[in-house]
Amino acid sequence: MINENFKVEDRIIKISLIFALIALSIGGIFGITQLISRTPYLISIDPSTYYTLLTGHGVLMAIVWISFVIIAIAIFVVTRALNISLNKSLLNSSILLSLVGSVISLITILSGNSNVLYTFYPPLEAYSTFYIGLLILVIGTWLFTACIFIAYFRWRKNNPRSSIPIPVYGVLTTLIVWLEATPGLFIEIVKDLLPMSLLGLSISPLEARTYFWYFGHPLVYFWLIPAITLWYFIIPKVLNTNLYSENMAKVVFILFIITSTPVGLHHQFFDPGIDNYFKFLQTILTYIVAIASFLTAFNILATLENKFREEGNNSILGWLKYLPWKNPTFSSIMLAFIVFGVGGITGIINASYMLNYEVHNSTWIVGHFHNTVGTAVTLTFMSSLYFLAPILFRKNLFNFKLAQIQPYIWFVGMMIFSISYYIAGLSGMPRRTSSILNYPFIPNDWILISIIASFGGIFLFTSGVFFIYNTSMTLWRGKVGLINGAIMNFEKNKMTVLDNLRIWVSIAIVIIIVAYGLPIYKLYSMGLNTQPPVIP
Ligand code: HAS
Repeated sequence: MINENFKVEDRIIKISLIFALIALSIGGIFGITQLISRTPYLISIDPSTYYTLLTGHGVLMAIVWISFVIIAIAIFVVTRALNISLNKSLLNSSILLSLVGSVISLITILSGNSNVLYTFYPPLEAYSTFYIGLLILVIGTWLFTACIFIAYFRWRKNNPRSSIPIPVYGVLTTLIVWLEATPGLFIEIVKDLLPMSLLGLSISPLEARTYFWYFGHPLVYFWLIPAITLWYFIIPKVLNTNLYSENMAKVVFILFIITSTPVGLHHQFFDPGIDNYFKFLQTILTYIVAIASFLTAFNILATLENKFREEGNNSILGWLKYLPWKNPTFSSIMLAFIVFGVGGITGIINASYMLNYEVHNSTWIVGHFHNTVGTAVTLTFMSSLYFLAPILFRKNLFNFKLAQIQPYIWFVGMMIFSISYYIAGLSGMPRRTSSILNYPFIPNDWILISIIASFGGIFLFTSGVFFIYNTSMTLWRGKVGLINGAIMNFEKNKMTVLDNLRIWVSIAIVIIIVAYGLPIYKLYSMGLNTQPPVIP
């Protein structure tokens, strides 16, 4: 796996992973601090600091940690699976811009001038460098995407009839979804947020929120698709078998390309000024994108069971016991997969127009996204580091026993935390508020539930510390180990219509234009209702 041709690429992978680990560490400290401050009888921090920490936590975890692991995985997969190097100057400048942009935004948040949370809804106003940092980060990621696609097109030229290997298909899908999503963010920042922050102009919150959610929902699939890609890739490798159906996996990626973007209005069921039939259309598309996750569940479970049957076993559920639960790479992914079942089903509930009224802006939503991005994605990325660090850096895991228990501690912590927040959310406990438990007339249950949730948080924090300690020590002090050079060898199959990305991207563009063009046209034709900025 160590390949002299990929020296620069490997250095960038290392930088990205180290930056991601730093983000996870700081984000984790912010997370546990704000959770404890929401718990009665423990520490209490002033509201302004609470919102600074909450903004930092969201940006560090959901944007920095996830994006930089994705960058590392994308470089590794594309260089190794296609055996092709990347354009060095494009790669270096894309990473430099992404790092600089992230650091500028983070410093602005830590200065306490931009308590706007990771959704930065106007008229809440952040200091201009917060938005400028985001803009630089987005431009950096666009250059990165160009770098990967140039490599892919070079490979395609030399392999005109070959099918795309599954992990590469997953990386390309991730980046296509990113390209579909980010124009929304770009327009929101350049047209609304920067003029508001630099010139004090009034803006329309509805317009800005619509552009934000145009970006915000595909963003969640930008997080999820690499995790699913790793499930499809790592599980068969660990079990030494094949994925049950590669074609089904490609259909899943295609569904994500087509339906990830035109669904953002399900975050705006409560927003007046958007007609119900547009919300209804995007609800239907939301249920279609969920099919991709159900197909994934089927494909993964069939792969697990198939392996057991291949070896001549008949017992109906025996395959569950037979799986290598003590292998940390495998157990992290499987626990992530199981928690995704819970997060996914609560997502289906969120997407139901009527039920959304019950859960919107309550702690239920916090449970949902900690199960999805906070576990399905994060725990899978942790697994990928257990898997990749030894291959990429020729280092054995520093402490294998610690790696074995770490995912289970995360799982238990997340279940305690998220179930508490689901229950509290059903009785109306609001999210994103620092002081609700200090009010005199709140249900008594909220106090008890918050205390239970904080135990979950302590488990999560402990697991995070174990993970960061173990992976950092592996990179720094791990013993030189064996390399399995065959890990990225793929059979060369013939290309099919599923590999023709042009068709699927064209269909996606048409659906996006229909699902978003009409509500945006309506928005402008009604006239915008603007409001002055509010400094939090
Ligand atoms: Fe979501 C809000 C709907 C998936 C993240 N979502 C959020 C927010 C975030 C987020 C961060 O419709 C909050 C944003 C904010 O701050 O305001 N979400 C959905 C739906 C899905 C979904 C329908 N979300 C995700 C993923 C995320 C994510 C993935 C991150 C990675 N979400 C919503 C809605 C809202 C929302 C509304 C707005 C709510 C509001 O009012 O504000 C679907 O894609 C989910 C489909 C998935 C499934 C699961 C399939 C099952 C699998 C595993 C099976 C395992 C088994 C166990 C059977 C249907 C794959 C096997 C057992 C063994 C032992 C082997």
